[in-house]
Amino acid sequence: DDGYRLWLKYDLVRDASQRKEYQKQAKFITIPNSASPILQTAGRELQQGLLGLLGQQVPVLSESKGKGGIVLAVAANPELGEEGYRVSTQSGNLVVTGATDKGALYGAFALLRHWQTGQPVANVNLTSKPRIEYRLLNHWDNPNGTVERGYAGSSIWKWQELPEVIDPRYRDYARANASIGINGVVFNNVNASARFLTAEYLQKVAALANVMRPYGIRVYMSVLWAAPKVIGGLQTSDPLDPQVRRWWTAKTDEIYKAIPDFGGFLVKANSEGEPGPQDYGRNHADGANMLAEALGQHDGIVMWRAFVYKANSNGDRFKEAYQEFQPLDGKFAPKVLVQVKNGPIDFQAREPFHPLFGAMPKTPLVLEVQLTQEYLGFATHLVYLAPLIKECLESDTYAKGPGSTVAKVVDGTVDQHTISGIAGVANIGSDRNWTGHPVGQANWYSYGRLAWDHTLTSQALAEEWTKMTLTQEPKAVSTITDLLTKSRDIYVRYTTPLGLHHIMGQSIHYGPEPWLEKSARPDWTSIYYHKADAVGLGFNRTATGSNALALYAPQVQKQWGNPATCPPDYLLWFHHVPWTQTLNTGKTLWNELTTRYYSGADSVQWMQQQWAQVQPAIDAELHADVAARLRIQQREALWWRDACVLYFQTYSKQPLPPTLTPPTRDLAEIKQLVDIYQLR
Ligand code: BDP
Repeated sequence: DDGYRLWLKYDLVRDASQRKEYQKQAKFITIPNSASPILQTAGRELQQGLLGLLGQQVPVLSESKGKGGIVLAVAANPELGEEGYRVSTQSGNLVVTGATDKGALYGAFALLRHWQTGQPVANVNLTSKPRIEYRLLNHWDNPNGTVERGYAGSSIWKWQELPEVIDPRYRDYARANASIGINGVVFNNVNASARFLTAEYLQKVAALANVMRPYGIRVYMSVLWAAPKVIGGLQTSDPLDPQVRRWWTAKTDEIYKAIPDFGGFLVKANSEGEPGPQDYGRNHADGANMLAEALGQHDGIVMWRAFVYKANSNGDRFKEAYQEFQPLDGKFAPKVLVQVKNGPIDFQAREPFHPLFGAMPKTPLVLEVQLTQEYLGFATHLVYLAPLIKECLESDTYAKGPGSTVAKVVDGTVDQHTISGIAGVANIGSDRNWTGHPVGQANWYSYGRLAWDHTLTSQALAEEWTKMTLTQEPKAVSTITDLLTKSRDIYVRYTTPLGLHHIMGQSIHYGPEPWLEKSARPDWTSIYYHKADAVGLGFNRTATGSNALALYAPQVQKQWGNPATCPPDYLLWFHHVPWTQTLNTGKTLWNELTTRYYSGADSVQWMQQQWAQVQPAIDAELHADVAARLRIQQREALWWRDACVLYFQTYSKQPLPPTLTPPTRDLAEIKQLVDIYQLR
């Protein structure tokens, strides 16, 4: 198994009696004569899935022939919203109803999932609708085929071959996304090339949009703020300049001519050297609103990213996005959503939720999470990300009292927004198995499912994915589910326990480099974040420090502001803690820190053992691939552990707790490892 089929395996149902039960209910598939392309997709997907699961070609009819079939139907139903579905048994047939054809498509995939995971036929009643409206994947792919922070090969979009050559992979990509409810994609990097807005590239993007459309997926585009200058021949990109405004309006009309259901724009502006409205003394709202105006009557949105931090700032990077964006709340046009990363710094293995959530009630906020494991071991470390995403979603902002979770801010219920969005930075590349690490597929999968319904649990999704992708053997399913759900916490332990953050290898963002003191900017070093000294460790963000804590609701401040009540997982995010201080875990900081590094590294061995146990239940090629990657992970967990323990020991000046065996190498040796890795 080379992993290409993802979770859409549809292998023959092994249990013969179960298969018979399904067969009895799959004598035909009905779709109405007038079926739209999306409804036809639903019929085709059902047919294809059932061919695999049941080993028989189920005929597609335009009218039901008695009982025992599957009926795809579109029927107005306000309860289901635009994309929801209901699957139930009615007069002997399984009826898959959507209020629209999109709903029916999602219903078809839900039914396939139901059978793929071995659920009973009788009394089926699956009803669901998405909690978030815009559910996007953001690719950080460049026109030359490279992928920013991509670890699964090169880009799957072959710009040079488009629009003529339509790689069959594009359709498989669309199928996979539709099966988990993703309804929008941005093909190009947020560090955008203006090229995508040229007539030449619009044809290429339009060709891809044609492949996505029958799967209910709309196409969006990252835009370079300076495009009017770079490709428009104008002298300026000032959002208040009438010529610039006219240029964007004309460009937007041109896009809609090529792609009538175009979804809108994603913008990274005045961030990490990208141009933006501030270059002309304007603010983010001026920029976003200008694009919203250009969208005019078209059905499109602007997703304006809040990932900003000024060059040469000498404050606390943690606070910068908040300081720039919070005052703009209420200033954005109705079609604008502000896209906020889950945490205040940058996709670290664990971050407290971004303080903008709950602080911009008048603005719909898109939650941006990263599926590509930029700071989480690339495609070599097994890290299942649903627990990270859930941790953010379930955090309470207290914006409108207890229970105002990030999830409810994002889905619009806290502030009664009518639009809502979520974005996952894709981990997909040209590797045959799409994500490099086979388990990376689980991150794509669970992201999509959570975007649809954020109340699903990490555990349930791990189990679902495992059954669809790896094995149905009950013992193996539970072993793998357990392994997956613990993996992120294990990664945190051997890399950045207790709230450490941003101590990884410079620019590459791989491996440990806590000693990094100099970089192009102070907030790209490690010492800026961990602040180790003779007294202790951690960033004081309380009132006696940067006071970033003040950006949160009083209830959050109260809990996190006191080291005794602050969850240990966030401790060093907010406190500079003396090495000898006893934590609420009962251990001193030094002992707790080192114990976590050791237990994290030990746990990778446990992961290897668990994985070895499931071997008989898993495809041999796939099993060997994961096992090999786990060997790298084991070696590198020790690398992280030794690097961090030895480095921080130069400050703590304390021996390891007696139960831990000191590293067999010294810091100089470890530092050399980093240099080799980074080819510096
Ligand atoms: C950082 C990445 C950088 C991205 C940036 C972003 O290191 O490559 O361009 O995020 O999100 O994590 O814009």
